[in-house]
Amino acid sequence: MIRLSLVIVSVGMMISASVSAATKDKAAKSQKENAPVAASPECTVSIQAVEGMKFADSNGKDLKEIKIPEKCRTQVIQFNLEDKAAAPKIAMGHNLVIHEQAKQAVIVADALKAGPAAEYLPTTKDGVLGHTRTLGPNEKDSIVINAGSFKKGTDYAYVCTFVGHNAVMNGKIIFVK
Ligand SMILES: [Cu+2]
Repeated sequence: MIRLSLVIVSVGMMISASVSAATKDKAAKSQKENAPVAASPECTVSIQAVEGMKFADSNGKDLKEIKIPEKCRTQVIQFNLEDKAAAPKIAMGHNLVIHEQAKQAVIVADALKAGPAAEYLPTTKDGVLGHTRTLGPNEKDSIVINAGSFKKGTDYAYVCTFVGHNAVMNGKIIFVK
């Protein structure tokens, strides 16, 4: 009788072990499916916010426009922003908002209205493809934009919507052959 109950217990343990393994597998799989697809290096844009309220490329050079290979339209595009300036976030935070150029004024006004409590980030989704958090010194954030989001025939731009920055911290996104 003791032996029989041992067998039952061990069979029970085997069943519960295999059920829990299956559950773990399922969880791991769905986590993998939900994770953003990493962009290829050529479809990854790295930008810095630097002293003097400016965007710069990864070499620290003034950034007036962002050029992206045309083929990236059909791939995931990633934008990385790093704040290299020294001023504290409350006085001079920086963010990166990727958007339809025609809607820039509306998006900037929306961010201004959201105010310091929202760290001057837009609340509207209209025309906004994605944005980083507002960063302070040495902080980083990334935006991953799905394949096919940048439509042909629409102009796109980038801007920092922190109060007073949009007039100088902006530029066009250009797709190049
Ligand atoms: Cu800024």
